[in-house]
Amino acid sequence: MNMFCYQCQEASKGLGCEVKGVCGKTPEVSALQDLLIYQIKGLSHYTTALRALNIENDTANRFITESLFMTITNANFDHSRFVLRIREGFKLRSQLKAALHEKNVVLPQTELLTWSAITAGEMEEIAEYVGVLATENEDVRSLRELVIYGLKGMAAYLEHASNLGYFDTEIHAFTQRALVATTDDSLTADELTALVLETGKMGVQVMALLDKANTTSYGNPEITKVNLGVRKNPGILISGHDLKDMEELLKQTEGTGVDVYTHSEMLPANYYPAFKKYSHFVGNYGGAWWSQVTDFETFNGVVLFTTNCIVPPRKTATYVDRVYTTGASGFPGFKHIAEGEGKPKDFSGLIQHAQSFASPTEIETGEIVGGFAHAQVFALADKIVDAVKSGAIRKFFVMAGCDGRMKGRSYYTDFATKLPKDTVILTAGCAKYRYNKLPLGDIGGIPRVLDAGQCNDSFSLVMIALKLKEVFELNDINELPIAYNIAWYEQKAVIVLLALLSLGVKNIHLGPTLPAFLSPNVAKVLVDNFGIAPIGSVDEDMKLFLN
Ligand code: FSO
Ligand code: SF4
Repeated sequence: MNMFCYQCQEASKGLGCEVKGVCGKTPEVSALQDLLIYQIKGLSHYTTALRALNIENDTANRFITESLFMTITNANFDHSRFVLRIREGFKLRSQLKAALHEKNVVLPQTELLTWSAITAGEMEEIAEYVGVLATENEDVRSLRELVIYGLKGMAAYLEHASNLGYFDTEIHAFTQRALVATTDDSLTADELTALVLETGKMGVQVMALLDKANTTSYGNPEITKVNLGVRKNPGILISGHDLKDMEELLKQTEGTGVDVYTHSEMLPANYYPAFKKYSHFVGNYGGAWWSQVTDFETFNGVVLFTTNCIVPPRKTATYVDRVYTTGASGFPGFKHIAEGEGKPKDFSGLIQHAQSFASPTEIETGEIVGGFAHAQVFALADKIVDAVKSGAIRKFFVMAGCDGRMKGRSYYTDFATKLPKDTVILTAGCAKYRYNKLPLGDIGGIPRVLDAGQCNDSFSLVMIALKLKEVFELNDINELPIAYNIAWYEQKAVIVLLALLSLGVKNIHLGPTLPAFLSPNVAKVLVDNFGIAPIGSVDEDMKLFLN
């Protein structure tokens, strides 16, 4: 069976995965993901038509958002979940069609709106004709996919916000309008480029919404020393990005004798005041997402994935039967915790399971410092501004984004190590694991690595840049002494990048490689208009950035 996917940085040979995903995605799952995206494009035709009649369908909004999220790299490898979801999509389509019918509206019944398939085999057969390569013109394909990948990242953040009770219908409306636009053959490359930029603008809006949801629910992140060692109790290791799951897990583990540790992108949970009050919340265990293959072995206890990034366990892995997924994430062989349907999710089975294991094996000791989201940095603004004025801080380097397993990513460790001592790194996302445990020191008490949080907290970095622009009375954000050297891996990084572009940030360096989904012409538009460039060697880039 053939597949084609080029949505992440690990796309095979820098072109696309055609036999099996480098991430471990099978051709069968890839086909179902393609079909699910095709299905939500069709559903979006209906929801957009209903919206024109002032009818909002919350079930469809949620379905479309979750479906986008489920197809993000490394989020869900579970074939059966996709089959069930596509069947669910048919039911939803009938309901939406009936609702339109009631208003005497009938959409032209094209293939996109009429296809059906019941068995997995039938679904996979249809998928062959609807995937990425169904768009023949490589520039149109590139722009359409750029929009869709941005929407996937946006969906992830929207989902986290809505889990905390924060909604924004405008973001749903945009998502669905954009999905419809990717099926419109009459749109020109210029119109699609404008849609890409609009996607970035909505990216800012969704990150602002999630920031509000997180900080209103759990307080503003504050400077925190995060413990890296272990205690003697059995533990649960929580990974991914969903803070609502984090809260529920902490509540439900209280008094059970089970400790809670964060992994990878859940590390910033340690910075929130509302979570610090739990005495059984111990700290962070291990490194970035890809180190799970060894971290989960030595952790000994139960693991909970709330989102991507999942690495398929090696054949010799001993942890498979103690890993759980929830939300959009899934993996065949891992147990899945269902939604609470109006009530909190039930983690009791997982907690009981955790009680039967030994405590984690210590793999490191000490602590790391983080919690430099916008409110905390604003509280230090005077100190930072003085340091810039006196020359103690020469330049800031935004090194946000993702980590990954490619060897070339050692560039970021080398770059951070070689940065002169009068520079400060602003980071967010799992990219930080390339340098957050290095002894980089501080400048007059300001750590040289300021970690704002998860990838979505890149929003904080934008707020910090805007604040500095205001303080220094500059006209343009690009006049600030800030350089952008960003690492990407999956589609959340795509929306962060588009958001930065929509705010007018120029000359972003992107690595370790440029996206395979940028056709030469689309890449040229980004280079010409925004000065986007690939990374070079550490020494060359250092010279370039510092001059
Ligand atoms: Fe990383 Fe994975 Fe947060 Fe991504 S853990 S790579 S950009 O999911 O979302 O930073
Ligand atoms: Fe390949 Fe990335 Fe797609 Fe996985 S998500 S199949 S690694 S391009």
